[in-house]
Amino acid sequence: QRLQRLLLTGAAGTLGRMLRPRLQASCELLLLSDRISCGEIGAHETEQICDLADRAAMLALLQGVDGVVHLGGVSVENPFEQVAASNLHGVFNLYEAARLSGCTRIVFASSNHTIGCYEQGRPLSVGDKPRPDGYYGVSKLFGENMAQLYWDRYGIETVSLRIGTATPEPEDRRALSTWLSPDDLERLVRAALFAPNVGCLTVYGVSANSERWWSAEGWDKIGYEPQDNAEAWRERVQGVDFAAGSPMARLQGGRFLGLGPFEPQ
Ligand code: NAI
Ligand code: 15L
Repeated sequence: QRLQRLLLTGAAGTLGRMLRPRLQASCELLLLSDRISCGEIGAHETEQICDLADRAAMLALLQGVDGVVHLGGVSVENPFEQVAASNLHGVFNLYEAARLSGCTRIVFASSNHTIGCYEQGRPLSVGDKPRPDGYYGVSKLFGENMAQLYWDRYGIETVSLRIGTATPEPEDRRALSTWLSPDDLERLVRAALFAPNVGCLTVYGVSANSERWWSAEGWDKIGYEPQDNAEAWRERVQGVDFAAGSPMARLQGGRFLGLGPFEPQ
């Protein structure tokens, strides 16, 4: 399956760089966008540097686009004003531009920090009450809700991926539960982009870790079948942890529980 013109926002970031070569086969032209340069542009790529908070630039960016993988935005806890510019106004601009340009499929990079205040080990399904661990987690819930609104009112389909920890390898004890391998990330994004009739769906984005906390709900709807398991790294990482009993060691959001509060700006 291939799209004509696939937009990858946040293309200069960690996951953007990971996914960029892996999305080439999914489209005729990969439109890379970020607020900074994405580096050298390949044969089937083009670039449009754009701030998500710039509404007119976002309208121009979405012209002729038939699918979006939306990774752009603030990706860690930060003062509210910074989170709001990229993740609230940015998401609004993206959905408005999609509506006006006729783009009907968005894959939205949500996050496990929507539920980061649950105790580690507590199994969670998508329907459990959100318990964000900061403004960043709140902003991702805003994105999930914007997706619902634009499906119900305007027929734009979104799969929101509550991504765990997407790194080349698991790096600490928490990641034995939260890791999403690069290959599973690719499987998940492609499944979310091409599955028919998804409407508005939220799923957890995690590998087939023996110790994962999050349900596989919705994976069958998009055909996501993770292949990797963090368990293979247990010996190396199980001792890498925060002080026992600290919120970072106790709650699902891990190190994010140690960030903030920030002074209003
Ligand atoms: P990153 O911080 O490396 O990349 C985000 C990119 O968005 C950056 O290149 C940045 O320049 C760009 N950006 C930020 N604000 C912008 C704005 N106003 N206009 C245009 N571009 C802007 O983050 P990473 O790790 O690549 O994550 C990608 C997405 O996945 C993010 O939305 C993040 O919240 C989400 N995510 C990532 C996880 C991970 O394990 N890496 C886990 C859960 C969610
Ligand atoms: C996220 O949402 C962050 O963007 C990423 O940097 C990781 O910290 C990840 O969650 C995580 O929880 O491990």
